[in-house]
Amino acid sequence: MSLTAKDKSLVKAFWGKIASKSDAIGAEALGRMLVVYPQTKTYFSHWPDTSPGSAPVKKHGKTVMGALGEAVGKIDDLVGGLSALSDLHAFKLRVDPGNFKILSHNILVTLGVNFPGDFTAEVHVAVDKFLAAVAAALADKYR
Ligand code: HEG
Repeated sequence: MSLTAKDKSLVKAFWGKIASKSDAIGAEALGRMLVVYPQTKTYFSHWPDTSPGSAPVKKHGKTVMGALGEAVGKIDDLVGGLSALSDLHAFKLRVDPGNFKILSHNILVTLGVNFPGDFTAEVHVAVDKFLAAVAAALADKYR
């Protein structure tokens, strides 16, 4: 389950390729999540609009992908590096951690659709493991 040195280098190299498209990827992934898993909209009921392409979806997609980009830089200590964000999701936002897996799935789909050449099976598994490790780190404060 834990990331090998190879996984880490694949994630870093792939992130280098997608970094300039990060905002659009985040917006698409979040928009897909809200459409395909409409129960996730409950967390964003204070937004004026949760449709794909809307201003809040774009803004938050950028925020989430930005945090993931920073997490790539903390890949050797995700629990420590994401501790404040875990606190926020556990105690303030009260996001059920099952939703981390749902968002991760939508990020993977978005990456596959937009980078069919670079998103090889090898990169897919490395990014999947990275997102699972991020999800575990975000869920660390829950109990
Ligand atoms: Mg979370 C806020 C990152 C999954 C619901 N999320 C945030 C923020 C970041 C972030 C950086 C802003 C924090 C701040 O204001 O200081 N979120 C983040 C990551 C991941 C994730 C990296 C997983 C990869 N979030 C996630 C999921 C849900 C969720 C799955 C719910 C389905 N996040 C959520 C909500 C907010 C944030 C409701 C507040 C957004 C707002 O009020 O506009």
